[in-house]
Amino acid sequence: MRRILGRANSINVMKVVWACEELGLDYAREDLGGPFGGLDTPAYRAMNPNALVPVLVEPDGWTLWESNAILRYLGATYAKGSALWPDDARARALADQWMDWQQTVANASLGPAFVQMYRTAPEKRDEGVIRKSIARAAETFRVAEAHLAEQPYAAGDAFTLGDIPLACHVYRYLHMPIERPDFPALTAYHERMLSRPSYARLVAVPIT
Ligand SMILES: N[C@@H](CCC(=O)N[C@@H](CS)C(=O)NCC(=O)O)C(=O)O
Repeated sequence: MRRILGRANSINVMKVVWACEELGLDYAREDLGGPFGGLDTPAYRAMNPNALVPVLVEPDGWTLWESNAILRYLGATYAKGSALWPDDARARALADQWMDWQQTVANASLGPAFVQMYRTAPEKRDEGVIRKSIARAAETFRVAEAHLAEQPYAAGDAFTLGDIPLACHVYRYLHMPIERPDFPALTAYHERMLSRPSYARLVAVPIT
């Protein structure tokens, strides 16, 4: 059985679980990381020397870390040439572009506020870090807003694996209790995603 190692409330674990479901792949997810621990062991570090989740363990024992690399591997292996992971170089490049944007630009802007608000004890929170992060996120998510005002999905007219990281982060941005500009295209994108059962069940849940 394919294994996905990582706690369900990790955005990077959510991506892999959601991708497996879109691809119709069987998996068993195991709680690791956060309160579950288990990352700082020789056995886990042998699978992921960064001691982070997720790790994908294929049925033959082959392992891979880095959530977006896992999505690319799953697409190339189980959905090659399909609408989910198109062969067309430009459609694929757009899916890749938004995956990389999520991991770098979006995460760099919103990540500090998320860590302060959800992973830091109240007495240790730095309001300045939170304010700066929220202001930066408003600028970066404006880029996604403009893109999604022009087309319904990351790579154009069809849902691809490139939407998975993007939609996970858009959900977080729209649902954290923070002030943000009115972003109607991002809101419509979230509503479009709600028609996908895995997004509704795995991603569109209270943020913890
Ligand atoms: N770039 C990595 C980031 C992985 C990462 O930062 N994972 C976090 C959870 S989202 C983690 O393992 N945190 C430590 C923990 O859960 O104990 C990826 O996309 O897989």
